[in-house]
Amino acid sequence: MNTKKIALGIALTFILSCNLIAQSSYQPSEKNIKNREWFSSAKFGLFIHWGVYSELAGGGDKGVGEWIMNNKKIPIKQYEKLPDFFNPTAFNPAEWVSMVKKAGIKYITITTKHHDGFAMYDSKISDYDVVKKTPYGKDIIKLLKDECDKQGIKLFFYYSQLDWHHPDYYPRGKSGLGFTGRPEEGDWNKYIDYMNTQLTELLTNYGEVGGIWFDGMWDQPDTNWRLDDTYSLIHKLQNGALIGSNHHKMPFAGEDFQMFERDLPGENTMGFSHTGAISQLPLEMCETMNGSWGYNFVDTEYKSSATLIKTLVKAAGYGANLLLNTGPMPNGKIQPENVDTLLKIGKWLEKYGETIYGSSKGPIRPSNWGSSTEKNGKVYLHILDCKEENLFIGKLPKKIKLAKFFDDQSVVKFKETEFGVIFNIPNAKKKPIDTIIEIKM
Ligand code: H79
Repeated sequence: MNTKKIALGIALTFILSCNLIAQSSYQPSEKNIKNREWFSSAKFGLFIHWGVYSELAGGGDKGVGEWIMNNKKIPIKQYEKLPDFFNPTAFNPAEWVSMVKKAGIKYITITTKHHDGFAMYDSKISDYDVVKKTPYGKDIIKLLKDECDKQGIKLFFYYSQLDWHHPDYYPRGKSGLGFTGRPEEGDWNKYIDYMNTQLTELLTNYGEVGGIWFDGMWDQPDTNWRLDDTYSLIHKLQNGALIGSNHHKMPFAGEDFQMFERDLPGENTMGFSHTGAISQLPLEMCETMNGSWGYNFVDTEYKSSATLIKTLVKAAGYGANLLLNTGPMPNGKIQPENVDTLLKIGKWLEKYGETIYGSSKGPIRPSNWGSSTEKNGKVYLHILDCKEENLFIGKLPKKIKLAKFFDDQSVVKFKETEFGVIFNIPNAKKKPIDTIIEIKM
């Protein structure tokens, strides 16, 4: 090798390694930081899981929606027939977004491609998409994005890194095994390039998006996902876009928010959260309204609006957003039961949203009795569960000047002790969902 070639080699290695460490030394742009602040103040988002799997509606098994291809071991060749029947003629994005606004929801995160690999938008690098393969033939993501822009709702894109359809998703991980009919070979780097091209499409053809919500890395946590390539690409294309990933671990360099799947920050009742801790980044927890993400017509175990409001309030007590899921039906309508619940939450927020939107976590950690939020120098105690008329909470950082019931602004009696504060909450003052005490210190 001559010296010129060696020099070129060194230069190339340098450029490549710079690229690799790009997001390791990631400095969010000013715009990104502003968007993080907006995100943290938004508190309530709608998660939408929609794909051709909605046609199968869970196949009669509760808890199954978007996982039906894997759970029922449907080969690609058969699954590929589903798009032929996808014709959601009742899909009305204006109706969706108006409902979202009425429900007090500030942003939407929608599946652009789930684990089944089917793109719900017009992808140029793949034929496996809603425009080319369905009788509907329209770009769902474009229709929704245009409406969101019109009505001032931010749109985030869910994107599954895991793919049960693409031949180059190889080596395989923990799911999509043994039934798809793919040859047991493939070029992993080609798959990552494909994914990055799809992300480029999503970040160039739809205007400004809220961010990218990744999922599926848990399928093979030890594989080289070339995250630095993907994350620096996203931040290069849209430096305000927020990146989050549902890998169930502490955030990696280049990510802009931390998420928790079906659990409050720091809890692990589902067995997914191996996050270890709560980071300093903006936080978001996602939750289902029944037990399924994608549409399931036998899963009628809908959580009540009261339960979901309590979840929202507790999440806010951690400073976290609630991203609440709905799985639209194959005709394009949102399940009426979900609409009903969301509008009830919206009604509650009309009255009490002041204590939630724009708040940060309060001085008292969420506990069995409830949680606390803080905003503009006021602390709000949200009492979600209190059988007694006297409630003891931990120590507040300062002395209380005045405590009032948020509802009627009447004075709350309290006693500060060396161990904490006792509040007197007469049963007559209690509200069925959340009794809020407003404190000035
Ligand atoms: O999109 C929704 C789900 O389809 C997706 N994330 C939400 C937002 C999701 N599915 N499963 N998970 C997330 C959690 C992962 C479960 C796992 Fe496993 C349990 C991974 C490893 C053990 C199931 C069993 C899959 C592989 C083995």
